[in-house]
Amino acid sequence: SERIPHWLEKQSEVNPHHIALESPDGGKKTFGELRQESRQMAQALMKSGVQKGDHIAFLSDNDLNYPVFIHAISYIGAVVVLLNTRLTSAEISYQLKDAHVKRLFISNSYEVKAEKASKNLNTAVQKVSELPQELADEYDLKRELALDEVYTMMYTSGTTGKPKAVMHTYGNHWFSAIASSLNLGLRHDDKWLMCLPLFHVGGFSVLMKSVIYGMTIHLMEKFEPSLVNKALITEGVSHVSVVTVMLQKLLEDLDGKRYPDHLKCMLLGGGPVPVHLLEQTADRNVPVFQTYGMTETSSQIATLSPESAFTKIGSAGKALSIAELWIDNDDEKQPGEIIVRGPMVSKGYYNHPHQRDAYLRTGDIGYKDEDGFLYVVDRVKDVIISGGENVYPAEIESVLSDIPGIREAGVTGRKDERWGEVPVAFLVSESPGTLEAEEVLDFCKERLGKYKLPAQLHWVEELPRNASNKVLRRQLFSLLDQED
Ligand code: S0N
Ligand code: AMP
Ligand code: MG
Ligand code: MG
Repeated sequence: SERIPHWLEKQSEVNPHHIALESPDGGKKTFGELRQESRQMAQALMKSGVQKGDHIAFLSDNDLNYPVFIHAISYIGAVVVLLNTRLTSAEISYQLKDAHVKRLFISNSYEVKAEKASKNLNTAVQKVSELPQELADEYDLKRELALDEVYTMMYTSGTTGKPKAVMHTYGNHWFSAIASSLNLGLRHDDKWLMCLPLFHVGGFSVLMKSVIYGMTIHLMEKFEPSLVNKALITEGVSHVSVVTVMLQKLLEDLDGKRYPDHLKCMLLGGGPVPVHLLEQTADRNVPVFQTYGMTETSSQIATLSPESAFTKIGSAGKALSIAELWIDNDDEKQPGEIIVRGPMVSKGYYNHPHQRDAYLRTGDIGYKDEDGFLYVVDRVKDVIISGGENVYPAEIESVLSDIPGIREAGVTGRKDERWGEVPVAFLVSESPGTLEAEEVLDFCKERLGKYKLPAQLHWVEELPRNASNKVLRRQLFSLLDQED
């Protein structure tokens, strides 16, 4: 397999004093320091038993140690499973088991969740803060990265609702970062503000861009609209990645103020974007670039270009230079499934061989306009996207159906002002009137992250099904019309 010099070695050779990371409280790390600390962390991890090829999970909020841990893993050649902090311990437990995770490393805040998740598993939990410090260089660290080697795994779900780990190689991340820069451009003084969680690929990909470009990241621990706006205005930020709900909150908070000219790109993705929001931002000269991508494509695969950000409002642009994108329709101007190919596309899911061919069928529906610009209009897959988090009906249905007294359950999305979409459950009871909504939700809370909890429960007599007995989720709401 093709090898490249370890990207952090390279960056600290070329740009040792350039700031790699800064935080709002004034914390800073140069590329030279990031290299030193990441190598130290790698020594500490190896001393505690981590070896090349091991599957290691990481559960942490965004902090300056997150990148250190991520790079330490690459110096060892281990594989890191990035865990979503919003999941319950039951959900995390499933992922630890499914990904054959040997060790779970956490930041201090997740001790209770991690202990619960790893109970009954052979996964040892350890706090990053308790790793040994100031070690000698006892173990050999990687000097090169093999582009074909798996580096990260992140969970998404298929149609069955069973979460699956998307595998990303070094090459996937490398080509993703390169392709992005060929579209957006690159300057030595670029600074990317990060307020997305680093455990999803939208956030993680910016860590990769930073080390591959030699670019500064302004890392926010959480999304707080007023603090993000303040940083965008006063910290010399050039880029920021957001999901729709974040952009809405930022604009509300911005009020009458303007963003300075050094803000060149607000990269907006992760779910549908209301056109009126884009019109509003264009009117105010806010440089929003809609992007289309997913965990399987290691982030962006199509993105608007600087030239068309204000002229092709509503479009997610064109496939990046080293990627291809088609509409599955003889006439690409008519809606069809979006199909993609490129070196940033994941080889597949861990433990699920044979699910990938040369092309990735995305499960999303789009069309191209007369100039070849992509518009994403719908999804074939039944996923609900709430505030940029994916919610899978089948996963919720399976939890609901486990509740004693519930015969069957159907879940679908409903439009929501704040989150874009939220899940709504339709339940058929064994004996109507015996089960309270509160009991249903209490049962779910143990098993599902908060953002997956049904926003409404409706008791119905039966669920709409097709000839092969599959629940027709898109017809669930018409049950309510019949009742009134
Ligand atoms: C929007 C976020 C920040 C909201 O979280 P926060 O701040 O904790 O919410 P609060 O305002 O404090 O409210 C708390 C209550 O709301 C519940 N809650 C939190 N999040 C959600 C949610 N998403 N849906 C529904 N409810 C939610 C809390 O549980 C709490 O409840 P109570 O009050 O009952 O305790 C947060 O949701 C967030 O960070 N969202 C974004 C996640 C994300 O990163 N999505 C992207 C995933 N996709 C990808 O990575 C692929 C696409 C991609 O790569 C990309 C994406 C965007 C931009 C660029 C790219 C790219 O291609 O580069
Ligand atoms: P994830 O699986 O979390 O990576 O989310 C990716 C999904 O978000 C895609 O498959 C789409 O369904 C949706 N998505 C991403 N970008 C856009 C966009 N620009 N417009 C509409 N939906 C999008
Ligand atoms: Mg908040
Ligand atoms: Mg998503």
